[in-house]
Amino acid sequence: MNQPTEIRAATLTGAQAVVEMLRVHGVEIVFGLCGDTSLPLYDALRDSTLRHILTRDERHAAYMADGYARMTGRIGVCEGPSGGGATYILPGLAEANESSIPVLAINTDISVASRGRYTLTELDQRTLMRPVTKWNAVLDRAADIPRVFRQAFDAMTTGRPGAAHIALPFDVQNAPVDAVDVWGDPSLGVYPSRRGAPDPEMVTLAAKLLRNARAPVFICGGGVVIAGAEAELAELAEKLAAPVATTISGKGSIDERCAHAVGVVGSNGGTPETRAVVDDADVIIFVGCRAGSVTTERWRHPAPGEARIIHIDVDPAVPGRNYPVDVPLIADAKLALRALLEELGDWQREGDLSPVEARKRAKFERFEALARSDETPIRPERVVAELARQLDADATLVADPGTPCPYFSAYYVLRGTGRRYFSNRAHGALGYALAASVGAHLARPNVKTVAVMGDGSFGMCAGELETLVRLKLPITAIVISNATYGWIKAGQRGGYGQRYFSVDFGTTDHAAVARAFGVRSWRVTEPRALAPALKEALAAGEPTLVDIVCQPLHEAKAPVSEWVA
Ligand SMILES: Cc1ncc(C[n+]2csc(CCOP(=O)(O)OP(=O)(O)O)c2C)c(N)n1
Repeated sequence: MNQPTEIRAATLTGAQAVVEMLRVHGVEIVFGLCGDTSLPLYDALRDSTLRHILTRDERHAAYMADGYARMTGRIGVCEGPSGGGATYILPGLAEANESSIPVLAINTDISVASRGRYTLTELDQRTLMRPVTKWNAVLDRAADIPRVFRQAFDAMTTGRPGAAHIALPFDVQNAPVDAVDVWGDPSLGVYPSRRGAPDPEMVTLAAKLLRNARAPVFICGGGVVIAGAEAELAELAEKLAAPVATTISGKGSIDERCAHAVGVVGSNGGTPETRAVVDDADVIIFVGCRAGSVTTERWRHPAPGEARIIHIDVDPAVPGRNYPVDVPLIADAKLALRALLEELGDWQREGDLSPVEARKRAKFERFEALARSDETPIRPERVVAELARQLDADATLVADPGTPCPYFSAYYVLRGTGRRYFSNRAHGALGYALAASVGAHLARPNVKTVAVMGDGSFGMCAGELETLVRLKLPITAIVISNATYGWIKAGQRGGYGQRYFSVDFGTTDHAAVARAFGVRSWRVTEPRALAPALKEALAAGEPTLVDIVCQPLHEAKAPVSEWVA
């Protein structure tokens, strides 16, 4: 283009404008995988201060962005090319969106000028991404880039946080954008960016209900950690002398060593003891929790109509969806809990937490007896106990579905609050933890990060071991090895009279596979070899993997209520 110098300086390419829009919103890392339609974007990234983490699968780019967002409180950003790049990035968006985690995915696309001509990789990204995002757009012209990115950041961080997707055509990346338009509000790069306070009348009603409660019990979801409401929760629990149970995503709402903490409730990670605390309640206070099927054991605990319900959630659609609600508090969890504290003033409830203590003791005595077992194959309880013993309190642990999720949710006691443990609980797709641990590590590089997965999950994420090696990430991967899709086999055992069908696969030496990628690894078959192998692996300061041959889930005493029953 033959323009005077001053006009050229005032113009960016679309790709440069995209990079600048990320930067002004505080983005520092982009996870992604290259493609033909992404060449202009990569050229702009090359010249920028943004760090690009090249992944081996777009699914994992999105999971990394998700893990990064969970640990930083900032937006996670991922990118991929058109066609397959979009279909592969989608699972990570679906998980993040349903888990209220702000992940922005950018897929480049064929040129606007090539639409409708059987162009290679042409795909209706708008329709594809709509159901799995809070907000999405397909760019048709470069001039819209600044506005569209501002809208994306606003959508991801206000109200209930969620995922956003932008399709960025090839020719749009090359077209000019006026530099004057390229601005953004950095406060929209963190979440929650705009907190909403509760209706004071509802706060008064809730406080009245709490003053008259015989046995109030909190059930906290991921919303408490997202809102950073842990201190307010602890203070209110103290004032109410109330037990605090959590969902799996709500782990981190409360220090699990404290007298108020019940642990995880629900069908996955809950136990008869934690369920009993919920069943005793006459008032349940759901906080940042959707009261979904897992938390409530399919809406049986609490039983509808048994307890009065106060439901605090940022999303007005949540309270009342599954339970008749006495007081809905539509607000940010931190502001709602603080408003309740102010309304209750100096009042203090007299309450006895010793029944909670007794139940926790019973739960952990049973667990510890199994954890001490020298049986082979190694019991999952032993793996949890050994990791809990060896990891520092501030370590990050990411758990995949299968054996890891219920066991670590139930028995890995968090020493402290905030995000230290997470699992992909919206969709529970296998193969999440390894990639999410990469994002988590980059978010918090000074603490130990561990990914725990089943061998089914290993099969879906192993390629990313190369990324760990290339980037020299001191992450430890733990594989619970049982040569079966154990969770499903356990379902066939419990519900179908042991009519096992198409759930077993072959034995793999995962340590040998990892070694071939350049990962230092151990294969552990004997209980006594577990502690020394973990010790070396956790201390190594490089990527490590411990492949543990474990008791299969269908034979284990897993904290999964359907099977216990
Ligand atoms: C992508 C995906 N496909 C299928 C499932 C259904 N599923 C849930 S748990 C499970 C078995 C998990 O097997 P593995 O990772 O080996 O762990 P294990 O249960 O044996 O401990 C399966 C197949 C899923 N969660 N995600």
